[in-house]
Amino acid sequence: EVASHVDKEITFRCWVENARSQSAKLAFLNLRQNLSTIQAVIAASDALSKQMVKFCGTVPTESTIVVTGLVKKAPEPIKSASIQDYEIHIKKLFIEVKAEVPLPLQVDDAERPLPAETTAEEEQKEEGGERPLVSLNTRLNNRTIDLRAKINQSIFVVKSGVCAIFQEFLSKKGFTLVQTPKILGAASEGGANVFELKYFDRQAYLAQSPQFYKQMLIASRFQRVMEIGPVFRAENSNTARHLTEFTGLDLEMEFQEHYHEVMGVLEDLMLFIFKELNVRYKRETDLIRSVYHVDDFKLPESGKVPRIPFTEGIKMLREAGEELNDYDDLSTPQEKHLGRLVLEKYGTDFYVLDQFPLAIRPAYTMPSPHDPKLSNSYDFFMRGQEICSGAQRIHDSELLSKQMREHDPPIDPNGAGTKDYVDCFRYGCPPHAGGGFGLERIVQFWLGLPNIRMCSLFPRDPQRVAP
Ligand code: ATP
Ligand code: AMO
Repeated sequence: EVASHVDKEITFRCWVENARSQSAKLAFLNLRQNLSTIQAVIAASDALSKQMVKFCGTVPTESTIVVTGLVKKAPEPIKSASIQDYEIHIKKLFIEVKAEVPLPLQVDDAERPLPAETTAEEEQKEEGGERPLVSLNTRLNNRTIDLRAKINQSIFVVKSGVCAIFQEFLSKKGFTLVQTPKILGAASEGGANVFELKYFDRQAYLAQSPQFYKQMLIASRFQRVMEIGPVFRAENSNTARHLTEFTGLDLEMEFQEHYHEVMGVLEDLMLFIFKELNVRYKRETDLIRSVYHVDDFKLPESGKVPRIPFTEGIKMLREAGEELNDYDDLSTPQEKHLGRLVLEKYGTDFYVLDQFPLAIRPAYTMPSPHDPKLSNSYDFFMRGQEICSGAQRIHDSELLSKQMREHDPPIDPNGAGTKDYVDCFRYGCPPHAGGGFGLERIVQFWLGLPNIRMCSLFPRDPQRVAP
């Protein structure tokens, strides 16, 4: 943009990355707009006093200012992607908001990697480095400054991109974007992981997923729906991949013959997301991966995501020495182990496990017609980490009621928040299936970030509800 203003005077607002006085007559500033930085020079002359030069050389870092100056081509080409090849010769400078000194967090520190133990309060010394690395806690406590770092801005550009690509792909396939309620009369995923809410004189719950409502829309003759919305989970999991509030990328659709039609859509969607991220967000991805290295993810060469029956996954793990029974759930280390085995056998980091044991899935899951202990349900993985869950759903009220009562823990099909859901299938509903991706997990794994909190602007976890 500045290129078109060479040898002209411009006025613009920007952030001060740093200002330094070279001498009584000369000062330099680095000025920042969006993801790029431009260097500025101020030299005393007949028209510019030494006081003005001194004033400019001491503007505190992170202040927002308005400058007027002449655009010049930099005398030497600047070998940095984020610093422009131009400089500004300052004529006027007005401080809009002067940043207080000292800053609670240096933006430069937020550009550097997290210390190895991200939960430790104690801040560790970077090997061979001068300043200690700053913990994630300190950064999150000062999130508005932390987010100014180019690396953080890039994370949220990529996150925004995932949503755009998700929506673009599904819109073309005829999905309608919907917004379902987040204040519910019952827990949609069952279990204890639900936030209770005082709702006037009644009890309500924060949505653990849009599950009931996306299905009720299929019963409302919407053939294909998608939603990008908040999901709340009261899980007391202090891990690097659990949040108490995250973003669900959900879809639900009617199918003609077989739920594998829906798996096909999810598989193509997953590959489209990662292929497009490589193309559209390469600059941001490269910037982030220069700090947090992660090996490139291998997409399937055939263009087809391997569809592995759960029992086959168990067999592969057993042959590799894991002790597992046919209907056991996989632990997180076992999931990762399977990821390595799949890469060896199928040459890709992306795959889907199909036909999970019924007992470890939510109550609304359709049992398998071939084995009542299995179900028409699936999880999608990238390099052994789950990013999406889904299933064919029960569209028969009687079977759904029975499965809810028999679920562990049991769910009352006539409850305040469940009855309308169960009853909606009494008046006609096509067979349907769907799935939900965890947005922050996709971004975390893709960028190789050590903690999911880095992918939420203002993350919520069991310890944190502010800022
Ligand atoms: P989903 O909610 O779809 O099941 P998930 O991957 O988050 O997805 P969880 O059932 O929440 O699955 O957790 C699965 C794994 O997460 C557990 O096997 C366990 O290894 C790990 N985990 C969960 N909570 C904790 C915790 N508090 N501390 C350590 N590990 C945990
Ligand atoms: P599930 O409970 O597996 O499925 O959630 C869907 C996806 O959301 C992500 N995820 C999380 N991300 C961050 N923090 C958490 N605490 C967390 N828990 C889950 C995971 C997971 O794959 N209704 C079903 C979806 C469906 O069947 O359509 C559901 O909610 O990436």
